[in-house]
Amino acid sequence: MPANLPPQYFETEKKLKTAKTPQEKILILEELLSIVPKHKGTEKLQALLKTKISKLKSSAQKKASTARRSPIHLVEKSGAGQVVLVGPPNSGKSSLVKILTNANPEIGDYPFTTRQAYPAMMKYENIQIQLVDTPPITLDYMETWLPELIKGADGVLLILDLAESALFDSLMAVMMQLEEKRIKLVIVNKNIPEENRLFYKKALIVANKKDLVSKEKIDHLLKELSREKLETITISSLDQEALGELRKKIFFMLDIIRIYSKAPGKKATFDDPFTLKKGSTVSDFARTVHQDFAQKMKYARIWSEKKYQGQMVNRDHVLEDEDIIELHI
Ligand SMILES: Nc1nc2c(ncn2[C@@H]2O[C@H](COP(=O)(O)OP(=O)(O)O)[C@@H](O)[C@H]2O)c(=O)[nH]1
Ligand SMILES: [Mg+2]
Repeated sequence: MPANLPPQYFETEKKLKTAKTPQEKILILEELLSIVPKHKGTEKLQALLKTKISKLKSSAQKKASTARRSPIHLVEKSGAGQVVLVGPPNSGKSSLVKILTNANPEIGDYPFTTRQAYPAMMKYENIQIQLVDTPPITLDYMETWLPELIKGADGVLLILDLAESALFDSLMAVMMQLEEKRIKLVIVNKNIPEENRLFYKKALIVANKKDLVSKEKIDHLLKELSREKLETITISSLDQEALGELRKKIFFMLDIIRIYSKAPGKKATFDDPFTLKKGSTVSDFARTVHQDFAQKMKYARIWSEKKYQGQMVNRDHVLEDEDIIELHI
């Protein structure tokens, strides 16, 4: 067992023994993962916890399709990352998922049209990102499974309707509901604080329906929204340019890089990149390609748009988005 695990870890771990359902186990494992201090010494433990969680989730999903009651709403991850859209009723969550993914969630100009999590894939350049549409959050109601979905996601889009007269009450309701479940939304490009009591989630405020509001009103609302200390993007689901900007921000939110693999003497292919966490090294990439490669590789060659034309680099070299790598085993 790695050193420096806080006592809270062991207390939470005990709960695993008494957990009865896969869902309970997933919750406990996710809590454990949030408690583990994030450094090199705990990498193995973190990976182990993540594997257990994903195994439980996929078997829970399989069971859900045959179960007769109590549907399981945890959404199996797919693509380069999972981003959950949350917000008050009618703010445009389902419309956005539909437009960004060409999927078909229910849309209506009355609240509570969406009762379940609805995942769909958004194409961003040459990768796919999973967006998940969710039911509205109000002061009185939040689906019981929604906090767990958010805790497991890679990012959150908080969709607000600029034309709603009670915009700030609705925003406050969402924040309060999340806070009650110990979820704290934080700005995208900030390091997540080392604090175990809360579940920090990178989030972006998407101020929607700008087509319904005057420029002056928008400026005023954005000033007020800046108090949330989250990045805000103003869009309308009718405005293609703004939607393009939103896609880009969703990609940056995930903190990932795309790496193209190239075989010696062959051309790289650009249609199906490997995706890795920002800060990953050549060695991390090798491990992603094949479990054995990280150990077996001798060196790599690297190409990129601006910096490299086939230079040799060693395993510790830190990669950047869209680098092309040729592994030599
Ligand atoms: N004018 C305008 N209407 C929008 C926009 N986005 C969504 N809507 C409308 O707002 C209503 C609620 O949208 P919906 O996507 O169902 O909201 P949800 O409850 O958050 O999922 C629908 O009538 C949509 O057509 C927008 O950018 N501008
Ligand atoms: Mg909806």
